[in-house]
Amino acid sequence: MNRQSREVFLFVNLSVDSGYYGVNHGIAYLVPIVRKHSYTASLLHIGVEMGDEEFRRTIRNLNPSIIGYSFTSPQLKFLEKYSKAASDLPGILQIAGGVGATVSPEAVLLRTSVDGLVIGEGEIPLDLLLTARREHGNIYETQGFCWRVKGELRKNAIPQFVSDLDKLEFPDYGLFDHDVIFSVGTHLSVIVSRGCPYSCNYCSNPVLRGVYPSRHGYCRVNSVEYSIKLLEHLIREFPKAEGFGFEDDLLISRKKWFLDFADEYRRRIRLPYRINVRAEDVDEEIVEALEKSGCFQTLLGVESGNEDFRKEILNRHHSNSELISKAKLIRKAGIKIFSFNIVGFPFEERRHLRDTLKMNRQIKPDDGVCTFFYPLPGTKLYEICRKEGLLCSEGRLEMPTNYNTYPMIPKSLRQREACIKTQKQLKRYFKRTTIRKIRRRVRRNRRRIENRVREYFVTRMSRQRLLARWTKDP
Ligand code: B12
Ligand code: SF4
Repeated sequence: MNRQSREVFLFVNLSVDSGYYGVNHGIAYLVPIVRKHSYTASLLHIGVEMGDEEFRRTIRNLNPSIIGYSFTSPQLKFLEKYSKAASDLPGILQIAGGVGATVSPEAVLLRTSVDGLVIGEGEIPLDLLLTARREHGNIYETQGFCWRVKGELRKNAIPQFVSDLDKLEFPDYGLFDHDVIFSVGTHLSVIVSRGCPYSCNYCSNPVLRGVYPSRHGYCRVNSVEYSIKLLEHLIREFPKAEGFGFEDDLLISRKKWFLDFADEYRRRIRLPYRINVRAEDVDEEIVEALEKSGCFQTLLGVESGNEDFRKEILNRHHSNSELISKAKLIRKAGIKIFSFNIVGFPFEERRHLRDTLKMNRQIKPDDGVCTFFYPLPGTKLYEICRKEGLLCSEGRLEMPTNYNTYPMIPKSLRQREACIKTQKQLKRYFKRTTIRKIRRRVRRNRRRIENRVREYFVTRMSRQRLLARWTKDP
């Protein structure tokens, strides 16, 4: 056994009060890389804030030589806190990665105590870093990394992304606790693609593809065979799984791929699943494939119910009528709809908020969520907010760790109250739909029980009548 086989690579998944406690796919894909270099991979999943001293104690116990934090932008303050807490523990290299690092690398390095961070996808840079460490090379030259060397920032060239996703080893979710893996009931969350072809102004996706020398081919998907094999592997590994939740940004946007995949899924997997959809990509063929392959719920982005606002401010170009007709198509196939809504955008007026409510009543989702707009660094809307002086102070901007805390952008109290009111109205609407659904199910069950009872008595009566006839006959 060589010296490195005893070294520990500790992933720290920052997910403090994020409202979601699921697995981190990025970490799951990096675990095989770390193991390939003979490190022991371990994981600290922080869902609830822990004190500095507790963190340091945990680190001392786990004794890593490298800590790799994974974080999204709203978690930056926790990266600052924990990396500072661990900074005086001797002999530990602290690195970070994730969308939070990719969208604002310089700011992260200036504010936190990590030594370096990965910009973009981590498989290639991490492989290069661990190779350099093993071969005693200069780690500060590692491509894809940005470092703080003697107080100066050093940004290295970014290697092209892995163009063939099938070359990657299966992600390893084994380090996550059972309740994190099954945080959405009995469904396993999974991802078989990278990137989204659209460019919504509030989303980090355009920023993520923008970091590469060439964006050509950035939207990638695993082959159908790899994807199905991955699902089969996960079913074997987690036999309790009763379904899948595809967290890919938009699998159905690759129509031919999706039709082939759905066909194979129906033959070989046969478990219910949920998936993200966008109105433009939904058509009869896609809906039929979804239905036949076992999709029980589609997650549909409504975001704003006002067509002009959606086009001009959000860069989403589907019409209201398209949204309504595609939702109808999905409902007709018996597939549930979960609608995603956002309120509190810059320039959003009360009439826009009313339209969002109205749109939900028209598409009739089974359930949904309404969150407050959060200006993510690097996005078009973040820039617009900055130019218009709409961003609140940094301290306040960092208070929420999820999108449900309060509206960040509206300047006037009245507008802010209007957003909160719309969110409440939508919440009530979704709750009522759920109650209606439960009542319908109870009514259906009651009818089924009544029918059974009736059937029982009818058969008993006819049997008695038959018996009576037989006994009368000589
Ligand atoms: C699946 C998903 C989730 C899942 C899982 C989250 C997770 N951490 O994996 C759930 C539902 C839990 C979730 C929740 C949230 N999410 Co989310 N989510 C996504 C989604 C759709 C895909 C992410 C993914 O799995 N990608 C595939 C993997 C392989 O890539 P990756 O995670 O980026 O990891 C790679 C690199 O980043 C890097 N890397 C990652 N970690 C590390 C660590 C080290 C040490 C190194 C070296 C490299 C490295 O290497 C990885 C492999 O290539 C993205 C959209 C997107 N396209 O990225 C949004 C996204 C990441 N989510 C986002 C947000 C904001 C949230 C929430 C805050 C939402 C909320 N609460 O309201 C929460 C917060 C979660 C948290 N822990 O902080 C934003 C983040 C924006 C930003 N600037 O940070 C995104 C980009 C969507 C958007 N609207 O723009 N999310
Ligand atoms: S469609 Fe969804 S994932 Fe794609 S850019 Fe828009 S918000 Fe982001």
